[in-house]
Amino acid sequence: MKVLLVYPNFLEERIHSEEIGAVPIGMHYLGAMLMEHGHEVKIADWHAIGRDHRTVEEVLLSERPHIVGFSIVNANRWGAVDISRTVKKILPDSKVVFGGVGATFLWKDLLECCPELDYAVLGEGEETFLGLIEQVLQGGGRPEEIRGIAFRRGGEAIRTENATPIPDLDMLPRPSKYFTFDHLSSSRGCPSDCTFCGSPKFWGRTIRFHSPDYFADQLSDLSRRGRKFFFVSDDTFTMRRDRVISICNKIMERKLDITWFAISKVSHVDEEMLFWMRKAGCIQISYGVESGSEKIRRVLNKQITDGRYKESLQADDGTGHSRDGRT
Ligand code: B12
Ligand code: SF4
Repeated sequence: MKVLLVYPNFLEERIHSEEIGAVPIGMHYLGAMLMEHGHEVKIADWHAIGRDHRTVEEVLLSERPHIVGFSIVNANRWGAVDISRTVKKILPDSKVVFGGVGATFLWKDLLECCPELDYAVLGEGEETFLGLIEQVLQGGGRPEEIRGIAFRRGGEAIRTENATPIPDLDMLPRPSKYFTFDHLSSSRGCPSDCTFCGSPKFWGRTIRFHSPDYFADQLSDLSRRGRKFFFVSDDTFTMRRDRVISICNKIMERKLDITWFAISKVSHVDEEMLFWMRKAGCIQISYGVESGSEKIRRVLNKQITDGRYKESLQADDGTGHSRDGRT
């Protein structure tokens, strides 16, 4: 089937638009999964075109996708609702599917307020979306039989039970086989439970990892195509020490001439690991400090003391990483 994956525009303009400019990593994973199964996939970065409905209409008319899938965080959901109206006006037979964190947490509201929305995919998308397409939209099966989706039945918004997480992330087709991008992720899940964060609620508190080889293969593919700088967007890239050092060694063995940023936590770094990361091209690490006050951090369930921050940042002194205290 022909699938158009859309990253929709945000409601408000941002002061720092680079924060929202990156096409979500998941769209590349979904695209690769569908292409590996013989579907035709195009990715439309319609965040970049804002509210330019003429371009949207032109692309819909020329591509005529059977399915339009939107990647949604809360802040761009109205962009998706808006474009869905255009989709159904121009291609009334095509199916509209929302996925991503926004669709997962707001599926009921979205199904109630957006009659153009046919299905929401809840949580991890690759297998669920493929199942929805092949078993229901292509195969004529019942949506009730697909785990991890929401839809309308008799006018009421309902959902099926959660899908099982993909046990081995390396089973997923490598997105870099099909697409060129610079945001990568090598794990899913976070064992912590900070009050403000959607990640453990979305991915769960058990972490699943790609192997160092899978990750290094992606970097090799992309660097061969001229990409030299990467954002490694795992919640805590440094969660497993040996794995990080192995990734760094693979980058060096393959002589990849790249630099990269990573996200970490002061509770999960040490001097040796930081040394190898710097040697392998990591030039900035973002630490989730959130607040300078221990009391506020306790309220946020960020269980890290002032002393731990000082100790870890001292361990990083002299490695040459620049630091970004994330809030
Ligand atoms: C890395 C990251 C960033 C990076 C890169 C984002 C990017 N474009 O990929 C940067 C720093 C740029 C960023 C920016 C923002 N982020 Co951010 N980010 C993350 C983080 C840590 C990881 C995202 C990720 O790569 N996941 C891995 C990939 C594989 O997953 P995925 O893209 O979600 O896709 C999977 C599923 O969601 C689903 N899916 C996704 N899209 C679709 C579409 C369809 C059709 C289907 C069927 C399925 C589907 O299937 C995919 C494969 O399994 C998450 C927290 C987390 N761990 O999830 C927060 C998170 C997603 N971000 C968040 C926010 C708020 C933002 C910003 C809006 C912040 C801002 N400044 O305004 C912007 C939004 C920009 C954007 N383009 O997403 C929130 C979203 C909360 C919400 N409910 O809206 C999260 C959950 C963190 C939190 N605070 O709780 N972010
Ligand atoms: S450690 Fe980071 S990713 Fe994990 S729950 Fe806290 S803020 Fe979210």
